[in-house]
Amino acid sequence: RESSPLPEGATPQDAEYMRMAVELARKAVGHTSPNPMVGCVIVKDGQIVGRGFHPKAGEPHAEVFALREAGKAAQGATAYVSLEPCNHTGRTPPCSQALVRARVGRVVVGTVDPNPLVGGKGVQTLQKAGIKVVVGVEEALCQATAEAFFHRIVTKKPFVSLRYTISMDGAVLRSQGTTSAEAGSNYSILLQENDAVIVTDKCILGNPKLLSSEAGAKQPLRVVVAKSLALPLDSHVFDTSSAPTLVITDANAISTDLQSNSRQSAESMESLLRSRGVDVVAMNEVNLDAVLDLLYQKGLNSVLLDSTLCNIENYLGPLALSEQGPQKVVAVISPVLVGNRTDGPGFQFEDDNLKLERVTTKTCGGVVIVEGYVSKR
Ligand code: AOF
Ligand code: ZN
Repeated sequence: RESSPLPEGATPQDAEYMRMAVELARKAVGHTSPNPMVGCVIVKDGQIVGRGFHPKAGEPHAEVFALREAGKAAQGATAYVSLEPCNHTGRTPPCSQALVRARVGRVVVGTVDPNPLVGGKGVQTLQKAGIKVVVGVEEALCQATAEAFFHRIVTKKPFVSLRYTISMDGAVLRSQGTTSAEAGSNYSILLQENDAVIVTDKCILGNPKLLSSEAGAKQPLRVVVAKSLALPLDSHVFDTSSAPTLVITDANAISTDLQSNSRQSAESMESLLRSRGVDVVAMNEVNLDAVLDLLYQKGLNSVLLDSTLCNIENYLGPLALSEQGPQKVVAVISPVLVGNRTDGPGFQFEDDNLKLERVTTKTCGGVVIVEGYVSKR
């Protein structure tokens, strides 16, 4: 990754401490939603005297932990915070005031907080108290670290990554896509980073666990979009001891079931799922927007729309890529030839003015994975 240009009043040393703050922030990967990952480092006379990160919504912010560790040494020190210190009383009191009270001399901020409750006011409070503030050190890195939160705050929708597989002869694979085993660690990291993974009832016929194997990973909410509640109850995804599961189904599909004499079975399936700790939601119309709204309401920042093992469009409508559409794409290029066994055309681009930026490529257990962010050209 390229470093952002240094803003006025910042040194290369500042950028180095900011990268440390980001490293700390990332310790809470997967745990902070609906809040962002934030890290803080406090430096006095060239020595790190305090470190902190935001572990979880409801718990203290990064600055609080770093100030606690620093104690009196915070006086006159420089605080590096990957996100603008908050200025409001939410679940926790304002960090801007905590920094003022601790009498730090200078605050280096990675990026301003787009949360309307903060939005520059944290910086103002610090400046009014006579603290020197520099904003925008390692800005791109800090924004990327909080990207899902930023997207959530601005659009009121979770940040969506669309994952799919393409063959060597250029087909999007939907029913014979790459299993998670082949993409191994990459898939495991995606499951750790995302608050939810969305699949279909068809996908769970292959009995995936949809669990991250990263050490200490916060497991994603496993969302199964189902055409009916006729589901294999002994599937791994319905074992909720290691991760929560949500089944989303069509309210009309259920009532059709009810009318067609299988009333008992639809109801008993729902209660059997519930007795296993699975949440069941019936929607009037199942589509991507409605599913994302529900997940937003549940406080999720990010979701992985996993279209590698099923034709997710049959369930959620066309996944036309647009600027509003998936924010990130993860293409798994599989060394297979499908010939005319393809199942349908590729994803449609609604907007022909889109490009991919910040593209990365890696190989992973026999497949190539290309990731990029969708943006306006
Ligand atoms: C910070 N440092 O470590 C975090 C911040 O409900 P609260 O009190 O946890 O406030 C959540 C908001 O605070 C969140 O929406 C975001 O704007 C900011 N997060 N700010 O100074 C932190 N996690
Ligand atoms: Zn705060």
